[in-house]
Parts: sequence; C-alpha cells; structure tokens
Amino acid sequence: MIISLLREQCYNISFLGTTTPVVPTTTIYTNQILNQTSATTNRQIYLLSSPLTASPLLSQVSALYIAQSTYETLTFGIRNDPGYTWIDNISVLSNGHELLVNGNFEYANNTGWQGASHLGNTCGVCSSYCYNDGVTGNPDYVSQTFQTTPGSLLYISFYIGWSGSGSAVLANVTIYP
Ligand SMILES: [Ca+2]
Ligand SMILES: [Ca+2]
Repeated sequence: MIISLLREQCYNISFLGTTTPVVPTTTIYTNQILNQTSATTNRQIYLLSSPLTASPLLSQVSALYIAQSTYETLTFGIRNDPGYTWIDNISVLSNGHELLVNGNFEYANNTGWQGASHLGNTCGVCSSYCYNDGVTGNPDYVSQTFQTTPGSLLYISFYIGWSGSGSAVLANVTIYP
C-alpha cells in the first residue's frame, strides 16, 4: 500500500550507530503484521521474489510485530545475480527506543550483526554504508538478536533497493520467534 511520496532528505549525523536517521528516499510501502498467536517458525516480514524490474532507489518497508519472547532475531536473506541488493537503516522501535545496534551500518563493519559481512560504502541511504549481497549463486544472510518485552509492539522498518530483475533476485526478511 502506497501511503506517501517523500523527497529525499539527507542529514549529517555526528555520532555513529545509536540512532537511525529518518531519511525517506522514495515511495513508502507499509505492511502490517499483527500476529495474534505465537510463532513456532520464522515469521516472514517481507519477500521479494523474481521482480520484473530493478528498483535502484531505496524504498522503506515497515511492519508491526508483537514480541513473542525476551529475545527476537531479525534475519535478512538476500540474493542478486549478477547485480546487487542493498539494505540500510534497519530499525526495531519499541516505545520509541531503538533495539538494534548499527542498523544503519555506519560503524562500517558488522558490529551487532551475525552472518556475512558484506558492506558497501556508498550504497545506502544518502550514499552511506549499506549491507549488500556478496555471494553469487546463494543468498547472503545477516541477522541480529535483540532483547524485548514479550507482548510489546515492535515497529520494524528498513530500506531496500536492488538492481536487475528475474529469478536470481530475492530478499526474505523474517523474525523469530
Ligand atoms: Ca550479487
Ligand atoms: Ca547507512
């Protein structure tokens, strides 16, 4: 669902990794997942599969999720052959507090994240650092586990863009439990 069209705005941030700047770049898509039952497998937040066209401008995706456990894990699996898929400004807000570390990748390394360390230095929002796929033929996975209060509402959002199209372009974003 398209809810707004916003012009790109860039800010200089004076400290790293503690907040994610709100930097809309293009059409914002909002998808709400209000899970009412406990999950026993990874719950899908977002799926990009065989897109017909490239989307080089980063778009924001957001979802609402009710925390199931004292720890939740957010996982991004991305594949793009032979091009690239870019992820940036990953955020999980609960009562206005950011639960992730280095969600904007401006530490310029994998701090806070587990999995492949495939960063690019101009592929993110406003040409900042981003996470991108670095493997050919298989997905890259990166995940972060964070502490929550069970039953609390999590506002999950991230930016995504990709080059190319077709069956070798996919992105699967999940949360567990
Ligand atoms: Ca690639
Ligand atoms: Ca960034």
